[in-house]
Amino acid sequence: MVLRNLFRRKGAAEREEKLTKEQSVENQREIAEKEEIQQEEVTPGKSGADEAKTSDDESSPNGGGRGLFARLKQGLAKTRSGFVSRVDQVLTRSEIDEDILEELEGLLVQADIGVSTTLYLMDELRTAIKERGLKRADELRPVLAELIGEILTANSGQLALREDSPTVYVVVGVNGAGKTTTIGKLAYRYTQQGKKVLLGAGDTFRAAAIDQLEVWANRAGADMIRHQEGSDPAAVAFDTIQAGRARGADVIIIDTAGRLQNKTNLMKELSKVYRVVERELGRPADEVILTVDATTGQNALPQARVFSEATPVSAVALTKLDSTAKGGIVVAIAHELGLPIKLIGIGEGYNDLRDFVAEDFVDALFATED
Ligand SMILES: Nc1nc2c(ncn2[C@@H]2O[C@H](COP(=O)(O)OP(=O)(O)OP(=O)(O)O)[C@@H](O)[C@H]2O)c(=O)[nH]1
Ligand SMILES: [Mg+2]
Repeated sequence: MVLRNLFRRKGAAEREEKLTKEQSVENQREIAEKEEIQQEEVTPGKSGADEAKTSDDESSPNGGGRGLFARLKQGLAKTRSGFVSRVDQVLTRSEIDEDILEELEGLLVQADIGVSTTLYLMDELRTAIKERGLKRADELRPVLAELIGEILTANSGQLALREDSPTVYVVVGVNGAGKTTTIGKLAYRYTQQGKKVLLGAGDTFRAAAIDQLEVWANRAGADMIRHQEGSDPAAVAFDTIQAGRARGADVIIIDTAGRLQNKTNLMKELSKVYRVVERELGRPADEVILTVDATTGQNALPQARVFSEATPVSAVALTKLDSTAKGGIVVAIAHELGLPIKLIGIGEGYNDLRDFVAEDFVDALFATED
């Protein structure tokens, strides 16, 4: 290995083109996989709550402690074996050379970290190699973890919770992203804390969606406002805010549709729901939570942009991290969207929703001990 080669940078455009090609092959494979999964799905909107498991005995969703950390690690098992283990295999080779860096670059793209974030990380790694005089490949592992940690820390946060009730969340996202499930988990979290929770069944597009939310509400011990299928979701939002005030709710969470006849109608409807919430409250909602399915891969990024145009998205809930080996999407979303990730879903059970704590996440992902 000639050291001179180590810092030789390929033309940025050439690298980007190569990675983008790899990414698009990867995307096509992903779409094919996703279509297969969708064909296997039973009834649309079938409730995960039907068999909602308390897969974690501890009632506090983010209380810390070994049990919860182990559960987080377990939730990230696919990404740990699909991405981190592969990185480790590459980095066990003795010396840092151009081949190793290229392989690492490829693994980052395959893990859904995305082309532009991968290029950023590789540039930072090369700088660190130079500045810190790194020679051995295994020295790259902690640097990679550190760089990912920096991105995540800068783009994470906690859900706003008001002292003066009610706290109001509006939850948006494409169909199947996990909105209703996330609302159910949040409702459970807050009722466990002794808070009065009111849900608004704002996905009036399908009767099944209203029933699904009701199952979660009942199990969590939360109240719910529902109208008939096909009714105006903005009217549901209006009634939910009014009822929440009248009943002294601490937390109000409004579900919305992820699918309508077409995207333009959906975005118009979401804007209207949000406007009504804001008007009734006389202030912005405390959070507009965009729910993103981690298994959607790079499509998550354009989706997020469209929803952000329709509503003032203030938080991302990234669901189904347990179902993907490409948890690198967390890094892409954090780096490219400019929206803080505040929640992650690592399973279908009540306790499988976590506050997104960047440091814990990186520790769980890169932990070496079992
Ligand atoms: N494994 C796993 N499954 C999840 C997670 N979050 C949601 N799901 C599942 O994803 C499926 C879709 O979730 P929903 O909550 O119905 O999604 P939605 O966004 O409300 O969908 P629409 O109402 O159709 O717009 C359900 O089967 C959930 O159980 C998660 O973190 N992990
Ligand atoms: Mg739903």
